[in-house]
Amino acid sequence: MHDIRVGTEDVFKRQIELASRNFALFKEHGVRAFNVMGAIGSGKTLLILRLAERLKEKGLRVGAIAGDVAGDDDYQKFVAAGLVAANLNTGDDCHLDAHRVGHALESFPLGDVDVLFIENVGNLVCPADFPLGTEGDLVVISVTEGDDMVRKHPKMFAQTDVLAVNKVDLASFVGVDPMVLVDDYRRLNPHGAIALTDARSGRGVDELLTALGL
Ligand SMILES: Nc1nc2c(ncn2[C@@H]2O[C@H](COP(=O)(O)OP(=O)(O)OP(=O)(O)O)[C@@H](O)[C@H]2O)c(=O)[nH]1
Ligand SMILES: [Zn+2]
Ligand SMILES: [Zn+2]
Repeated sequence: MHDIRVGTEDVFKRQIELASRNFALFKEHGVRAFNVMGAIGSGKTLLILRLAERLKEKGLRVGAIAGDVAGDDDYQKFVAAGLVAANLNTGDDCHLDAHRVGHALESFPLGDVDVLFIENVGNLVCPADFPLGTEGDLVVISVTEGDDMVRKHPKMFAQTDVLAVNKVDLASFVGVDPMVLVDDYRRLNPHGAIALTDARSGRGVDELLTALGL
């Protein structure tokens, strides 16, 4: 959990400035960037890989930045799938921030990608406080986390553009009705778009692409 006790307002103000800088950089290179957030193991990486398959079929070049506390597991998956990829370890931080992402972008070949997915650290709390400068936010939850996940994290869901309710193939096994999550999200965020996905089979991925405006 992050704990910024001194000058919190200044820290957030600085982060917003840095996010604007990242936003300008994406625009300059014509890159459509998305901040992919969600709980640990909700399916962020697999969904990015599925989205990338579809985007490649459309002739678009896809990049991904793997944000994790440690290791390069997700990064290796992106590389194996042929994505332009970078690994971003946060050490002991539970979220990415615009500052870290800005540094990662210094060496990232933005000219080689049309769409960039930035996979945030698995966490439904802290990432909500740190804009990265992306044009869109996607939050991925899985039915296996329970049907109260949206109600428990109102800040994250109220401000996110697109919700993917993932692992719908497992809904009946865990006794969760995906529509409960959908209804909670609609109440919190009437303007948000929603896709029900099964990233393993690829079901719902086209709807998610549409929801992201891709
Ligand atoms: N049955 C099923 N399994 C899924 C689905 N999506 C992802 N998985 C599996 O769930 C596990 C976690 O998926 P990831 O894509 O690694 O999840 P993540 O959100 O990137 O995880 P972290 O980066 O560790 O937070 C993997 O074993 C996936 O194969 C789905 O829709 N249905
Ligand atoms: Zn944090
Ligand atoms: Zn992942």
